[in-house]
Amino acid sequence: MAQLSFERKYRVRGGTLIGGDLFDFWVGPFYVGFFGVVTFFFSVLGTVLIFYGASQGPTWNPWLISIDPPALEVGLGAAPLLEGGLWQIITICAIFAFVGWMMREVEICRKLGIGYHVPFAFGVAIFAYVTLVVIRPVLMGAWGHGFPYGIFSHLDWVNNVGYAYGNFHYNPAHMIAISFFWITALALALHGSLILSAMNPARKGDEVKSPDHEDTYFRDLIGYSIGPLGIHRLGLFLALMAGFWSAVCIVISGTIWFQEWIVWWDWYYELPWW
Ligand code: BCL
Ligand code: BCL
Ligand code: BPH
Repeated sequence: MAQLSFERKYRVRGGTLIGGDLFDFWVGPFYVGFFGVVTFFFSVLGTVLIFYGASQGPTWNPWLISIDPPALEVGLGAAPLLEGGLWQIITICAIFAFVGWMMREVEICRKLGIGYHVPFAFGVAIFAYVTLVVIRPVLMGAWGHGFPYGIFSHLDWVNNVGYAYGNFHYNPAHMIAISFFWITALALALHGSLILSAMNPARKGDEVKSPDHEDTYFRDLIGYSIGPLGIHRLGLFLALMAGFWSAVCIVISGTIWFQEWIVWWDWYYELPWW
């Protein structure tokens, strides 16, 4: 595919954070950079270790392969390779692979002279992952509190950890996170459909409509339009709040709240005016 003329103009050296000119090149469409090499190295190593773990385990069934964290007794120490050590090394590989990916996004932003919004947003997803496998296990005193790396086994983990606090739906931060996930989907459904409706007019031959049409649509419908820039700010905010409150809902379970989550609501009963 021919390179867009814009791409040819921006694909010049410079803007790297580390490594100077050394990895400042593209492979096909992909920018490499120092962090591209970091990501590639740790992704391959982590993936190979998962396959090595699978080869030592009971099954090659992809749904059932699982690399488990160490037993709770190991605490925050290092475990033998086949008793949780692999999980510990894979966790390190995963963090370096994800952070490397984020830093590669940063270098691409710097080359283009655009803001760092995308890597920042990915940082929130990484934060949620690190909360699950580092922050919460450290606060609780054992790597064994991390989730196992397996397609089905990680679902079992979510289920078991959920029921350890009774009905996890009563966790207020979980409620906020879930609500944000749904508002995010609502916002994207409205935004995607609105843009398409203006770009693909209902009558054949009509011209593509302007943002004024889009604003007027929502003023007619609900009395207010947040505007073409505002919707992207709102969408980003909603999605980041979903990730952030997810991290909060799990990190408070087992560190500052130990009972069933429904008990948390007792403060409501205890309000003086009932
Ligand atoms: Mg999970 C489901 C990956 C953390 C709860 N989860 C999934 C599957 C996929 C996955 C196997 C679809 C996800 C998806 O479409 O996301 N989960 C996954 C990863 C992490 C993770 C990689 C991680 O943090 C590194 N999951 C967690 C934590 C819980 C959790 C512990 C809260 C977030 N997850 C659940 C529940 C469900 C899943 C509940 C499901 O019902 C669903 C499922 O069907 O499970 C069987 C959106 C992202 C995209 C669409 C982008 C593409 C992502 C692809 C599909 C990821 C492939 C992962 C691959 C199999 C992992 C190995 C990597 C290789 C070794 C390189
Ligand atoms: Mg709950 C968590 C929704 C019922 C127990 N629950 C969550 C949150 C989310 C949610 C708010 C997970 C999103 C998240 O963290 O993303 N739960 C939810 C909903 C219901 C629900 C909507 C419902 O009933 C309708 N939950 C229940 C029931 C309990 C329960 C009641 C079980 C019985 N729930 C729990 C527990 C947890 C949640 C326990 C959590 O731990 C989890 C949470 O908050 O975790 C933080 C964040 C995203 C990530 C962690 C993914 C990070 C991805 C990384 C950075 C990149 C991966 C790259 C990949 C490997 C690349 C693959 C290769 C490429 C494709 C090539
Ligand atoms: O490039 C991207 O997107 C195209 C980045 C990305 C992002 C970004 C990116 O810029 C942003 C802004 C977000 N995700 C945002 C969010 C939301 C919140 C803010 C949140 C809901 C979310 N992402 C969630 C998720 C999930 C969920 C819910 O589970 C997944 C699976 C992803 N995001 C996945 C991804 C990737 C497609 C991509 C991305 N989000 C990041 C790609 C990347 O980091 O590549 C480098 C790493 C590898 C190629 C592989 C590493 C392999 C490891 C070393 C071994 C595997 C370890 C792993 C822990 C095993 C897990 C097993 C599972 C079965 C449990």
